[in-house]
Amino acid sequence: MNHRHGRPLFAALLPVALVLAGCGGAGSGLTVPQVTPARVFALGAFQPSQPVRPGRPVTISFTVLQPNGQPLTRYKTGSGPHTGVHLIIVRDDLAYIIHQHPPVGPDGRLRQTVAFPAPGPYKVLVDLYPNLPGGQPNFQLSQTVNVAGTYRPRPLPAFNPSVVVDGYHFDMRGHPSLHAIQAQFVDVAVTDGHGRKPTFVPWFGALAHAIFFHQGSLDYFHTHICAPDAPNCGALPGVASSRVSGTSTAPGKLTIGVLLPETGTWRLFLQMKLGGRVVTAPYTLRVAS
Ligand SMILES: [Cu+2]
Repeated sequence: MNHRHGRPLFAALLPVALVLAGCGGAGSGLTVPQVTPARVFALGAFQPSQPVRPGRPVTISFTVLQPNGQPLTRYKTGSGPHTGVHLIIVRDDLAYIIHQHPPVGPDGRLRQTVAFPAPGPYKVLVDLYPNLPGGQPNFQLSQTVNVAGTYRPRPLPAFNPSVVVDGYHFDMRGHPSLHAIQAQFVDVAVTDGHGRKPTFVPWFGALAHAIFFHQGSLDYFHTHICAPDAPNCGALPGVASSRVSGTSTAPGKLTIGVLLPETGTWRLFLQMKLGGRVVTAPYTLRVAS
């Protein structure tokens, strides 16, 4: 156990709770152990706490509470994608995604104004990179926000190798053969409306972001496509997903690192900045055992 995280020594309380009760009464004579829950990181003062209206700007705000109850104020900074706080919001049916990096306030409070596009439940995933000596370099917390109105979940579309978004064409050239817990690389060719191959530029510390959510469980995985010489974009000790960093060796060519923990259907949101705008190309992928 690593006490530098401030986790209490709750295990030490167990022998007290397990002491046999007196033998005067009926029953087993054992008291039920009263175990204090382990203190962990959590979201604090999360807003909004009530359902919000679709299509209206709303400010999401929260702190990340450390196990000692104090807000976390120290996050990794600098170049590359492994810094600060990444806010990734998906509706439960994975029809919509919002990806923002809110600035960290001096008191550790994070604020981001977003507009939830349509009614339904949304998972607000907080993917964070604390700067705590000896602590975990990266983990996630999450919260649900409900958007008022009638939720009409949409079935995920079947895999389509060719996706057109904002005039850009994304081509995966057939469904990749993907297996759970196996590092694999998937190529995607990107062209603009004139058939030209765009040169990718860094956005949020990487040339592109591959954000995966598992249908149903909403389990999450996130890798980056890094320029060959990008500082701090590739492998980061303690961050499993960073072991399969993708590359872009030529304009219009993305090689995505994939290492998904479970079989089933995953939605990939491939995000990058093209022509000054963030473009998201979604793919439905099947992952075999
Ligand atoms: Cu990213």
